[in-house]
Amino acid sequence: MGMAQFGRDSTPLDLDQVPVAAVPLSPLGGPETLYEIWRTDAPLQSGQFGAVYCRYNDQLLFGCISQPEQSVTAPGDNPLKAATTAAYAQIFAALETSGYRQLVRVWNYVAGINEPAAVGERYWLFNSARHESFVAFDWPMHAAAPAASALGTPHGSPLVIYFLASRCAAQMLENPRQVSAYCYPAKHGPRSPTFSRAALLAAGGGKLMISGTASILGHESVHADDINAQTVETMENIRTLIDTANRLNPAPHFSVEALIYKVYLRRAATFPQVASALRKLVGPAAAIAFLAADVCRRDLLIEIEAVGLGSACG
Ligand code: 3EB
Repeated sequence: MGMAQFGRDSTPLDLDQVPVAAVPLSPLGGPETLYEIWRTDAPLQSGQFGAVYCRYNDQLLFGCISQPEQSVTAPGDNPLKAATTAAYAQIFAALETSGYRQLVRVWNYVAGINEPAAVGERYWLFNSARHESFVAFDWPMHAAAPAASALGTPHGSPLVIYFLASRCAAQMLENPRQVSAYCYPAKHGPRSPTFSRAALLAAGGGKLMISGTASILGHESVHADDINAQTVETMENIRTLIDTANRLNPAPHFSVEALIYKVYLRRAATFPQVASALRKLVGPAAAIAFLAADVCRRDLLIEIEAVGLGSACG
């Protein structure tokens, strides 16, 4: 259906029919380029809506957009806010035109996410523009908000967003250990982030998409500067989401040992210790990819997202 290509200097693949999101982040502990490939057995069609490249079967749509910040700057506009507004406007237009009205999972890669802005950090500007886009297009921002990740890429990179959308509603999950992100208090920015903690999809035998998850309890970051404790806390949050999913939807059964993980580390040097600690927590079978990336709060050193596939294909 689509791909994300992770690498700092690798040439983006130019595939005729398959959308490829080029994300300028370095994989850790493996080859210089990492490919995340979304597959299906069902027949696919491709389409382009504005700058959004899409490929879809009868249930699911994969899409991506790369939006340079300078290209949409009007006088007085903030370039990141303008790029975010432009990207989400095109995403919503693509989904409204094509009829995939449930945004299930969104990956947001924001240049210099922790760099200072007039108020707070650039992540706050991104949050404001994302929030206002959802409002402007009348898309659900609370209980039906998509699962998401938001990570930092190097200064000057384009805003890269890729996503999965569905024709049918998905079930969105929250984590009882955490305040819903869309209800974070204003100390984390004037507009709350727009995402749910996980999405459960019935399509293809059941899929669990866990949002980027960090060492946050309630709405506060915990274990500042302690990568080991942040790793354990993050996995506790993921375990809680898996338990929630299994309670709501007993089949298929998801487990920590059988997920596919993507781990973002603020400090590349922490890779060896996190890799061995995480392997002990998830066991030998889980697939884990590591990337070096800034996480959206300065005190967070790690963010982990995960996917559970209920069946081998679909
Ligand atoms: C958090 O829980 C950590 O802004 O889309 C995780 C997943 C985080 C998604 C987003 C942010 C986002 O608040 C950060």
